[in-house]
Amino acid sequence: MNLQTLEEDVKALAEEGVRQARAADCAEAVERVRVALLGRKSALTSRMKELGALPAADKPRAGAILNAARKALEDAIAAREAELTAQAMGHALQTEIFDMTLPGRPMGQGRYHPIGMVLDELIEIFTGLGFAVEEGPEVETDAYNFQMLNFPDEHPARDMQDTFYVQNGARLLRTHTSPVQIHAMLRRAPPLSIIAPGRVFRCDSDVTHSPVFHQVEGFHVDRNVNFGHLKGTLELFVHRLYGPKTKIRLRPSFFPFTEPSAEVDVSCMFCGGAGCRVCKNSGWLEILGAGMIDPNVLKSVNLDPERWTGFAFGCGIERIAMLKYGIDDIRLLFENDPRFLERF
Ligand code: FA5
Repeated sequence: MNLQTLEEDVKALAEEGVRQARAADCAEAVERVRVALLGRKSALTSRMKELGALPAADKPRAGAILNAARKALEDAIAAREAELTAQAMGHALQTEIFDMTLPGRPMGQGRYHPIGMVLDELIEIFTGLGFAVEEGPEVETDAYNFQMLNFPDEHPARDMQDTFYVQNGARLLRTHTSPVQIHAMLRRAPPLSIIAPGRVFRCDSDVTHSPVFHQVEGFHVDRNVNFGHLKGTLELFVHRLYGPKTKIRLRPSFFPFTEPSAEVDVSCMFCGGAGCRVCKNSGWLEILGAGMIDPNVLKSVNLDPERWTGFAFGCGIERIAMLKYGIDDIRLLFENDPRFLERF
C-alpha cells in the first residue's frame, strides 16, 4: 500500500470514528466506541501493526499519519466524555433536591476504656494519699517473681499462679505486680510508699479470668508500720472508690510474701450489704489481697526486719471495673467492640 492510499484510508477511518464518538449518548456507549476504535482489535491498531512491513523511507510519514489519527480519536472521545459528564451534572443540579437543613452524619466519638478509667481513678486516689507511681518489667526472672517473694522452690504456692514461661524457662511473664516491690526495695532505701500498676499474665481463662489482666500493687515500708496502717489505708481507698458508706472486712488468707495475710472484702455496692445476685447473697465482695510484708522478703532485699516493717496489697483492675460497671464477662473488656465501649 502506498502512502497516499494509507493517508486516505486512515483519514476516512478517523472521520468515521470521530462521528461515532460524537454520537455516543451515554458513558457506556463512549466506552464501547473507545474499545472499537482504539482497542487491540480495532482497524487503527491493525494498521499500526502493519507499519513494520513498510519500506524504511515510508515509515516516519506513515507513523505520523497513524499517530495523528489516534490523537484525533482520543480527543474526540475525551471531549464527548466531558460533555456527557457536564450534561449529567447539569441534569442532577436541575432535578435533584439538596436539603441543606438536613443534619450531618455524626462523627464517631472515642471513649476512655473502662480499664483505663479505673486505673486513672486508683492512681489519683493513691497519689492523693502520698504514694508514688512506679512500673516494673513484664518479663521477669523466677527470682523476682517468686524466689525473693518467699515462694520456695517446689513449694505448692507456685501452682497458685499458672505461669507462662519464655526463653526455654529462663524468663517468665510476671504473674503479679508484686515483683515491683523487690525492684523498688533493691533500688532505694525506705521509707517507701509506692503503687505499681501494670499488666500481668497467667494461664487462666473463663468469664471472670483472662490470661492477660491488670493489677495495681501497693506497698509501704518504714519504721513501725503495723496492720492498723494497712487497714486504715485500705479503708480510705475504698471510701474514695465506692463512697464513704462502704465497709471493709478482712479475712485471714495466705500469700507467701505477706504474714499475716488477708483477703479484703467490701460491702456489696449493688445491694448495700443486704444480699443480691452479684454478691451471691453474702453482702460482701472480695476486691484485693493484702498483708504485712514477710520478714523473709525484707531479708531478700537486704533490709533488717527488726528495723523495717511494711504492708502490701494487690488488686485486679478488671475485677474492680466489672463490679463498678456491672460487667459480667471479662472478655468484653478485651474485645474493643465499639457498641460495648460506647456505654461508658
Ligand atoms: C496476687 O496476685 C497477689 N500478688 C496480691 C497481693 C499483693 C497480696 C500484695 C498481698 C500483698 P491474687 O492471685 O489473689 O493475688 O490476685 C489478685 C487479684 O487479681 C485477684 O483478686 C483478682 O481480682 C485478680 N486476678 C487474678 N487472676 C486473674 C485473672 N486470670 N483474670 C483477671 N483477674 C485476675
